[in-house]
Amino acid sequence: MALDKDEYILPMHRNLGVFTVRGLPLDRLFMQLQGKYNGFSKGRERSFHFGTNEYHIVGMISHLGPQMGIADGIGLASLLKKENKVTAVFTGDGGTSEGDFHEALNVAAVWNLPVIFVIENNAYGLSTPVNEQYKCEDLADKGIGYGIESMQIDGNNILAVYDTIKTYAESIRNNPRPLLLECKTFRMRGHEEASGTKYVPKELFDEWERKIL
Ligand SMILES: Cc1ncc(C[n+]2csc(CCOP(=O)(O)OP(=O)(O)O)c2C)c(N)n1
Repeated sequence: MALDKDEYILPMHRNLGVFTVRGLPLDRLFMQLQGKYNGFSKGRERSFHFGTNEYHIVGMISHLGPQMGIADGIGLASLLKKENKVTAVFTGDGGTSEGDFHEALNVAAVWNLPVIFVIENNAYGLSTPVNEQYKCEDLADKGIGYGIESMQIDGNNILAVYDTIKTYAESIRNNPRPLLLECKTFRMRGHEEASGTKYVPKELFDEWERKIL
C-alpha cells in the first residue's frame, strides 16, 4: 500500500495480501487459486508462485533467496532508465541464510540500487529457531556489514510498517539506495498446516498472544 502501483514488489509465501492490495480482480484471483485456465498462469500454477507484470508483481520462486537478486535487476533497470522507482522484496528469516541474500545486499549496496529488502522475521525458519539461524543480535545488524541503512521495526504494527516504507520509498526515489528493513513478528501456526507447532515453546505463544490482544 505504501508503494506506487507501478513499482515492482516480490512477495513470498506469507505475503498473499500483496495480490489483493494491488487490486487484482478477485474472480481472476480465485480462478488462479483453483488452477483454472482463466487465472493468471493459464492453469499451470495455483497459489503464490505466480506473478503478473500487469500488476507489477513477481511470483515467488520456490528456492529461497533468488527473488532478492531479481529485485536488484529491477532496481538497476529503474536506475538506468532514470525512472525514480522503488522495488520491494520480501524474505523470511530462514531465507537470509541463503547465499543469494548476501550477494543481493552486497551488489545493491555498491551499485546504490533502489531496493527495499523486507525481512519478515517470524522467529522460525520452518522449525529452525532464529538463534540457530544467525549469530548476530538482530538481522538488521547485517546492514552494517554491507554498508547499507537498516532498521528493525515492529512488524505487527501496521502503521509503523506503512509509515516506514512510505517515508523510505519517497527518499529512495530521490536518492537511490537500498534499505534493509527487519520486521519482527511471529507466526501462531505451523510453517504450513501439516507440520504443526510442536517445536515452539508454549511461553512464546503466550508472549505473542499478549502482544496481539
Ligand atoms: C533453498 C531452499 N532450501 C530449503 C527450502 C525448503 N523450505 C521452504 S520454506 C522453508 C522455511 C523458510 O523459512 P522462513 O523464510 O523463515 O519462512 P517461514 O515459512 O518460516 O515463515 C524451507 C526450509 C527451500 N524452499 N529452498
